[in-house]
Amino acid sequence: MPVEQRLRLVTAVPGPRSCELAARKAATIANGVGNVLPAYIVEAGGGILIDVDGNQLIDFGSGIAVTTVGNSAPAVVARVREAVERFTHTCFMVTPYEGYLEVAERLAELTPGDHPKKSALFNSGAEAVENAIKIARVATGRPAVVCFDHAYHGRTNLTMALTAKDMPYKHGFGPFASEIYRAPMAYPYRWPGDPTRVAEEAFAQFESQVHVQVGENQVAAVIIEPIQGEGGFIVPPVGFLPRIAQWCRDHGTVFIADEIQTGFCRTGDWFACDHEDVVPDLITTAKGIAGGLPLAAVTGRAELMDAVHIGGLGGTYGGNPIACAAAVGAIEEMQSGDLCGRARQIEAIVRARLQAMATRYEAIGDVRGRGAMLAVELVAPGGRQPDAALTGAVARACHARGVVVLTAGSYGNVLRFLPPLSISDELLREGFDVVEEAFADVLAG
Ligand code: PLZ
Repeated sequence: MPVEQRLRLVTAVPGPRSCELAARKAATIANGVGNVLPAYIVEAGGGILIDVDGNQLIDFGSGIAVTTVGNSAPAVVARVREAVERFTHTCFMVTPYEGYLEVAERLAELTPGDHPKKSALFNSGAEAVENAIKIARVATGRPAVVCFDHAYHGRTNLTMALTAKDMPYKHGFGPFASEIYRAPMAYPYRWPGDPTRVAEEAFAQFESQVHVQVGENQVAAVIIEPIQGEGGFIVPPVGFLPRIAQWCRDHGTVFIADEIQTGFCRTGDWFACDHEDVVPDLITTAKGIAGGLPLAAVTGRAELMDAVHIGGLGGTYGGNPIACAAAVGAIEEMQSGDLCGRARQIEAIVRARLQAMATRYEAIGDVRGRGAMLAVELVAPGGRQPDAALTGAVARACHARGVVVLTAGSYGNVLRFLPPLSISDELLREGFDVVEEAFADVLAG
């Protein structure tokens, strides 16, 4: 039964049944695992999440940029159903199956660049990032990895080392993996130098810092999110990514684009790198790739991917057959529904709304992002002091009104919007009416 595409609240959010489940959670789930909005979901589709109390919530989070094709998208469901009835698991490293190859073939076609490419499949984004670093180290014989301020690459030991933010991701979890170096990010809104020369100045600092602190010939890889996700939807100015990519070519360094959050139509292109025709040597993908099933990949230049000895890459579940079937279905949905085009239509609607709000509310210091990955950065009036308390209050006000929004940013002061691309214009507008009400209420109170 298709899910009715309308906001509908029948209880408080979270409602009484969700609160009962939250009490069970408190008794049985480790406190370290949090919930943004403890409304327990029973069904979802289009742009709606239905909770156990019967509330229909508008989804502006997509489970953190995962259900790009929508929840239970028809082609995903059909492929998964067909696959799950045939077999659930063999382990690709033991006795392989065709679905894994199909996903790798799609990735070779869709990712930037027309060079020969190969892939390896994994379960999570963090695992893909770990493996991209393993591959780069073997291929170059070098130890060092350069990452950026505000970066997020995961929660495993190596990826925590790459992630910039202490709380909550790294706090108390060290010691971290060694040979990780951090360079300044070209963050236009907070660049301390000349606002017209952010790309040039940030690149110059990167270049000098790597030279002085690391040594060019020690750098196996530079890893960057082409638009930073958890860091607050930071879009580097035009020219920054191409300069970093060129530096990598000049120094025999592997350029890794972490497109785990930006990939698969989210930004209005298949990949965010496409926007400036940047061709990474390796690209990590996950999230949107499989419509909600756990799947991740490293895709890249065949000669780099093949540098690793046989048996050096793998894992029990990597490229699970059900997840591969889901990915083939999700990619079908993206192609047949022109979801890159849909992301650009969503951008036009949402950006206009956010910009109009920014003229009314001084607290909205910046409106940024691309495609269906847009955000506002909230600051104290009269300056750029981050206002995390206000951001939390607006997010909570949205939640109470039935709209699921997420926060982000190193300073916790970014409200981000990641609607599924299956959302209708009508529901999108209804959701932003609620976001506007939430702002009006919180700022009036
Ligand atoms: N790289 C760019 O965005 C995951 C993390 C949510 P996993 N981002 C959401 C949280 O609080 O854990 C992410 C990402 C980028 C890597 C990852 C890691 O992907 O599938 O969560 O391991």
